[in-house]
Amino acid sequence: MKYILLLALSLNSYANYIVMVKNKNHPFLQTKTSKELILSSPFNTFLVERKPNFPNSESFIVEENQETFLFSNPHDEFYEWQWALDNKGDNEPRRGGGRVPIPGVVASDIGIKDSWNQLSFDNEIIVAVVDTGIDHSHEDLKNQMWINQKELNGIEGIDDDGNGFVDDLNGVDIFHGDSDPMDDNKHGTHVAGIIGAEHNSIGIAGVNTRVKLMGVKYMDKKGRGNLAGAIKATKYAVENGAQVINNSWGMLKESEILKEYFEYAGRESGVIFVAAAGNNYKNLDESPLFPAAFKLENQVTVAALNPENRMTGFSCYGPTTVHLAAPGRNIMSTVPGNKYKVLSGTSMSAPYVAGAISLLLAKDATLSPKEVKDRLISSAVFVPHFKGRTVSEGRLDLRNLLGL
Ligand SMILES: [Ca+2]
Ligand SMILES: [Ca+2]
Ligand SMILES: [Ca+2]
Ligand SMILES: [Ca+2]
Repeated sequence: MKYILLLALSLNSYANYIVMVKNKNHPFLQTKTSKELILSSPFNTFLVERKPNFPNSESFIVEENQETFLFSNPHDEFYEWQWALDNKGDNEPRRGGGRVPIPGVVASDIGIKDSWNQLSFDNEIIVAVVDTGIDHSHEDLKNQMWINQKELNGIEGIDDDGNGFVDDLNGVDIFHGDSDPMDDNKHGTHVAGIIGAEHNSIGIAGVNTRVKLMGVKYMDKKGRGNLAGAIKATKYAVENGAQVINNSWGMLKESEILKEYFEYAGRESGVIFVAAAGNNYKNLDESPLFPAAFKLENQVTVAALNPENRMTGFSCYGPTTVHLAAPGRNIMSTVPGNKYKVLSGTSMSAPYVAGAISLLLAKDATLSPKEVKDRLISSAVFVPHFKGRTVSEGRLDLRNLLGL
């Protein structure tokens, strides 16, 4: 008895196929391969290790065993206020507390509700936040940071990987010229939380809980920076392995140099850049901002969607320069000091797309930046208010993007 039980258990642990044999005379029943009966007559269904060498027919069916999962959602403290992840029509938080009374459109969100457990994480993707820094000690971000292994396992005070920065564990601070990207504003930390706050019952839920966030601070505590800083920050991110770079900032004049470097990073390292469209309600086709209007194959520009399934009143747009929309009004996310705040802007929209790209690459790291961009555009859900305003005329939809 003990022996049989053990056999059944051990078979079950590696049983890869399920076979139903309705014909009592089928030769499969005479084979000597070990089989565990799981449904008796008239189903006569067995678990077996290897695929039986008989053709499928009405009386003989072989199916591959498969994984099952729960249709669950994150249970983070403020998840109910994250209309971007689950638009209930009445869960848009107001900046000062409470809810916005304007009714939202139920389910006009990033389309991942109830499908979280179907995400695959075959690859852990590094997403760089080129911004005001990241509070890497934040309770909801501290386990999500990229870790420079050579510095972690190296010697304090020595630049172990020779990248020009001593002890750069989670990123760098280009603005102050040090190796600690601690955020003294709040913008970069807010962006980082949208991309990858941990699914852990506290705070909020990020788009990708298995991401590696790299903090690259190049703007000061007032959120001001310059082109040279942006170039240095981008170089650090590219050279240290970021596959996705979020740019929730802009500048007025085109930079041929930054544009060429973006292009090079795509060609040589497969890096994809996500840019916020801007917040002054301009058509970027006519009044461009950069990097939003670079028009590169490996760059995606994002406009802001509101819970009413419309373009927000502030969002920039552009039928050839802006690619798709993502939530950008009253977004709850992480800010320094273990706090959470509601902010609005296309700065908040871009990281939804950056997080989405990291999930797509986590599933299939072989996709080129162009393939990623094409999929983002073709999988977007049409939003009438964006007609003629962006390339896709739609909003980010993760289920479509990831084929769930
Ligand atoms: Ca270093
Ligand atoms: Ca070191
Ligand atoms: Ca610093
Ligand atoms: Ca959390």
